[in-house]
Amino acid sequence: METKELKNEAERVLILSADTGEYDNEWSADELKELIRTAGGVTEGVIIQKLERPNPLSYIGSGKLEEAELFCHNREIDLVVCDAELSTTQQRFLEKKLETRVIDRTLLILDIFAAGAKTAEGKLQVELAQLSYALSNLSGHGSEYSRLGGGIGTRGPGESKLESDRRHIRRRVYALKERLKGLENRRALRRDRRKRDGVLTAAIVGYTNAGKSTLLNTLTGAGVLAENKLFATLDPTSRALKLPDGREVMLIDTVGFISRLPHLLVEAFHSTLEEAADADVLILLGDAADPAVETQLAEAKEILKDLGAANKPLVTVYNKCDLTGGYLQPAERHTVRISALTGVGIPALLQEVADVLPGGTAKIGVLLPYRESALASLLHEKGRVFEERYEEDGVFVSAEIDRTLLYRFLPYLK
Ligand SMILES: Nc1nc2c(ncn2[C@@H]2O[C@H](COP(=O)(O)OP(=O)(O)OP(=O)(O)O)[C@@H](O)[C@H]2O)c(=O)[nH]1
Ligand SMILES: [Mg+2]
Repeated sequence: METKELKNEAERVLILSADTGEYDNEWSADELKELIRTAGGVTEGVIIQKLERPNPLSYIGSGKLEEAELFCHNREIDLVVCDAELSTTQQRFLEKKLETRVIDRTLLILDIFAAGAKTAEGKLQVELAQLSYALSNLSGHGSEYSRLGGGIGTRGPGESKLESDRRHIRRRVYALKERLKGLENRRALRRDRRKRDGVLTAAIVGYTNAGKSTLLNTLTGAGVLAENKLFATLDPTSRALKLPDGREVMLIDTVGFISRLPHLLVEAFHSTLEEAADADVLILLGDAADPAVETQLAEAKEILKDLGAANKPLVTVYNKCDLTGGYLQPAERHTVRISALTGVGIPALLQEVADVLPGGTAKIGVLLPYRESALASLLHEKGRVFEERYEEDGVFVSAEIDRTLLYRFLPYLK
């Protein structure tokens, strides 16, 4: 199947939005424009209508629908994106009326995810989300316009899969969940091992495009892809980072958030999001150059709360301050202004991370070469030694030590 993806002729898109007072539709439409741009489209127009509640058949009211029809005709619109979750009835009705493909916000986001997933796990997660979406909209597969071949909202498992019957999809969903569960278990084991070894983790979280990957790159030289697109990162990457107090943390970069994150995506990406939420400290990044930064930060905190990470130590970071021209450090505690791109403010950020990172002790087992006798003495002086065994290539010691000393033993952990 041919796809019209990020090619010279971008798809021309019209946004429809029913304003029921539930959220800020203007802001949401701006976000949708960014999503459309990322998916390779160009937004030609936005029609927002104030309504008590969305029309069950046509989503927006009849007057605005006429306007939309004219707009689609005159401006040669290829695709209409509705800023809501559409029912199958609504989607079909609109496609007929507007004579163009119609998709909703969730499908648009799914499409971007499908184009961006790189690792096996990422792909499985996207497929699961897409099939869950297909299941909840199954009766609507008669869409005439989505068969015309390609375009935004058609990537992923493909029509043939979507056209197969419910039972088949359910079976596939089940198999995907099992495989993801296996991967999730493995990830949990890895996490447990890290905890046992006393390895501290810090996760960079926040809205998509806030600069999370750029920050990881600046701090660790990781060379992760960072670009001006939404959801550039789907798979978590981690790198070691040294803090000013000498402690070492595993820094994790992960998938970004977006407002009204579709539930089926949260579910599908649960293990990835959990990885971030499970960290010892959270670095919450916001794009200071975005007028809606406060809303973004507040919504990100809500999502973190849903993931059970409400009480984690957290540093709030206003990024991209090179664009706003202000590095005056905010008065709030554990809040810093930085530019991940230029590196300004990074030392202050590292200090904050060290400050909020819990101390405490860690149980370790180390094989210390005989030349490291100073380290062995350190364990006796500052820690609690459980066992000491002389072996061929060194002394094996199991002990409990203050986490601030852990970094000195990292090379010898068993
Ligand atoms: N001017 C400026 N641009 C920045 C800064 N940090 C990141 N950017 C830009 O913002 C865009 C997004 O950066 P990423 O690091 O990919 O953002 P992300 O949060 O990882 O985004 P996703 O992975 O898509 O969720 C890129 O074009 C970066 O170059 C900064 O401090 N200043
Ligand atoms: Mg990223």
